[in-house]
Amino acid sequence: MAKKEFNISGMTCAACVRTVEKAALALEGVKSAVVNLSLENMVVDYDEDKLTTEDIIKAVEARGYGASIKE
Ligand code: 9UX
Repeated sequence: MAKKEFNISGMTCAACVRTVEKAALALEGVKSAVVNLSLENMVVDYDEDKLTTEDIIKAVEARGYGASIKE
C-alpha cells in the first residue's frame, strides 16, 4: 500500500470535494481518498500493485478537475 498526496485544482464547493473523492474511490485498489478543499489537496491510500498515480490523476481530470502529484 502507498499513501500519496495530490494537488487538486478547480474545486469550489463541498459537492466538488465529494465528486473528486468518489472519482478516486471508484478505482479498483483505492482504499481511502480524503480531499481538503481549502488546502486543495487529496490524500489517497491505494495498492501500488493495482494502479498508479497517473491512473488517479486521469480519473480526477475526467471529472473536470486538475490533478498533479505533490512532490
Ligand atoms: Mo459545487 Mo463543484 O455547486 O464542480 S459541485 S462548484
